[in-house]
Amino acid sequence: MPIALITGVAGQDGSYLAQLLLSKGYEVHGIVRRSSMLSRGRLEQMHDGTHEGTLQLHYGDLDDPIGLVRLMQTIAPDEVYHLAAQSHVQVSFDMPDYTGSVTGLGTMRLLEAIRVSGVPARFYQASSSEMFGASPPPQNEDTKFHPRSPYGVAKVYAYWATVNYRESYGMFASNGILFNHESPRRGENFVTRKITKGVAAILAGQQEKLHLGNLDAKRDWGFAGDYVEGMWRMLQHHQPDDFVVATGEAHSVREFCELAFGRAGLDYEQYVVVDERYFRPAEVDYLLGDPSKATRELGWTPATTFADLVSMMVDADRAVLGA
Ligand code: NAP
Ligand code: G4F
Repeated sequence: MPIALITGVAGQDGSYLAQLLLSKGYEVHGIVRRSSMLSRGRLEQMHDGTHEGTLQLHYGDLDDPIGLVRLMQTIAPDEVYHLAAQSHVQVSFDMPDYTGSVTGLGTMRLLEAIRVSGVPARFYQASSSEMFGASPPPQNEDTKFHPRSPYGVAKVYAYWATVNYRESYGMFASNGILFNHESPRRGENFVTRKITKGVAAILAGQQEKLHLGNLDAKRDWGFAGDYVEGMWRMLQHHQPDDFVVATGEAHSVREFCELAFGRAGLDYEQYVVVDERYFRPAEVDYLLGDPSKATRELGWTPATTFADLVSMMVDADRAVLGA
């Protein structure tokens, strides 16, 4: 039975990836923080006895390098999926130093823990389309990085740390450059979930308006459940490499609002209020990924359409509130 270690297992992607690996019969280990209590709800459905593999949680933190070495020695994983990060772009403007430490240096600490422990693990780095920032679309593996936030800057550092450990030590280390991906498990302060939760709260009579920032930004939004399959395929590939994972289709925040409110029979223009508080010091205007390398070399394609994703998220939030 292969052994996998997932950092950030309690996050959106971590929960979908753990589910995928368990269904493949993996022994799955996940790192959680003591403060991960709230997000652990995402993992509950994995203890229902229907999965083949096993899931074990360990306390750890990317700010604790010795602890990472100890975990690596104890678990001796075949595959490490590094998903943990301070992953919110706007928060990174408020906490640039912290974001650099966790999201940037944290990746270096984990790579170093693998190297010094001597475990021959394959390594996946959760790189981001946010690294492309101001580079015009469409973006692919050859597009120049031009990050527009402390988060993007930290992810560029982590991307190059991964390439560097591959080149310096012959480590099987790959970057998945994933464009935005969403789901009903998405954190509530990312724009898609904020909108779908807002629609449900308005229907339930708990909220009258939804305050948002820039409605004109465009994103290439896919479904997280499809994207974790791409991560797994990268570590089964015959060689380490870097891959863009995206749908190849972009939509504005405004279009997301139109569809989400429309799904509930509402007109977004009557509820959405543009609020300066949610504008960023520098914006990423237009992300549109070209996933042709992942399709060609990994056989990966997205299965969920944009409209289905929006409906899935609105319906899930309505079900929670009974609205
Ligand atoms: P997420 O829901 O925010 O999950 C991130 C996880 O990292 C959380 O479980 C969090 O733990 C953990 N974490 C944060 N700081 C940590 C620390 N110091 N030590 C240990 N764990 C820590 O993010 P996601 O959407 O699943 O994304 C997964 C990864 O992909 C992230 O690295 C993100 O930057 C990257 N990414 C995401 C997207 C996207 O659209 N979702 C696109 C490209 C790249 P707690 O539960 O304790 O807070
Ligand atoms: O949902 P967002 O916060 O996601 P963003 O900034 O694109 O970052 C996400 O995707 C990255 C991949 O490109 C990941 F690496 C990262 O970890 C994260 O998962 O914002 C999307 C867009 C932005 O242009 C933002 O300005 O929506 C705009 N927006 C408008 N109103 C808002 C809001 N964003 C948030 N979070 N909240 C608003 O009220």
